[in-house]
Amino acid sequence: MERREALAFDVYGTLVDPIRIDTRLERFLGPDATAVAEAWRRKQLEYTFRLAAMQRYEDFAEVTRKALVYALAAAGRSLDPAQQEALLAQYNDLECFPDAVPGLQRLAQAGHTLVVCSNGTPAMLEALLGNAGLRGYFRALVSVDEVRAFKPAPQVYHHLARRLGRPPGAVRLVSSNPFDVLGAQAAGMPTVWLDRSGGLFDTLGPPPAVVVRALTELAGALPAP
Ligand code: LAC
Repeated sequence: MERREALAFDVYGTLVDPIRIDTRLERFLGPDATAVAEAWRRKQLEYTFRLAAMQRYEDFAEVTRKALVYALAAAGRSLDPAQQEALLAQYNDLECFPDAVPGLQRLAQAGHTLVVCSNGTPAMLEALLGNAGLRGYFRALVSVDEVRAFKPAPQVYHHLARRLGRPPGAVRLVSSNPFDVLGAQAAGMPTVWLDRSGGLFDTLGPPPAVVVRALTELAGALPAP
């Protein structure tokens, strides 16, 4: 018998692919596009970690904008304001991973409660998940903006549990980002690592008991009661 769970999904890198924005960047940057997309994402996350450590907050839209400016400068490139705006608009229309819709469908059919928990602002998440055709699967969109902190700060995961009206131990975080998996674990949550990296997990802690290679495996991989 399958246990019905409250599953909270990370968004960027888990449901949608932030690196695929390189197809849009290519128009402006040619062959530098993928390297700039990767540097953009790395810097964006670095800024969130640093803001969390400083206990300061600027929302994810602002962090994403500043990280783009850095990634362009680091590559010795610049884009005019209209081109930058076009890219930031595209950030709310990212490609979803091919296993996202069928995976979420199976989980919803099995009766699990699905929510998202993301660094994205509420406006970014509504737009992004709407454009990707994923919004309908989620009962709630939980944004770090509600506590003005970034993952993996513990208050993010405690807030997620509060929003669901459950103790942290009764909410399972599903993420492809090891820092997010370990952050949720540190806050007392069970987790799933969605391995989109070919097996490379952090060495800061062990991977969780449940590891899947695609979201379509998740409904069958959740532990029995
Ligand atoms: C998110 C980032 C971590 O969606 O990808 O929260």
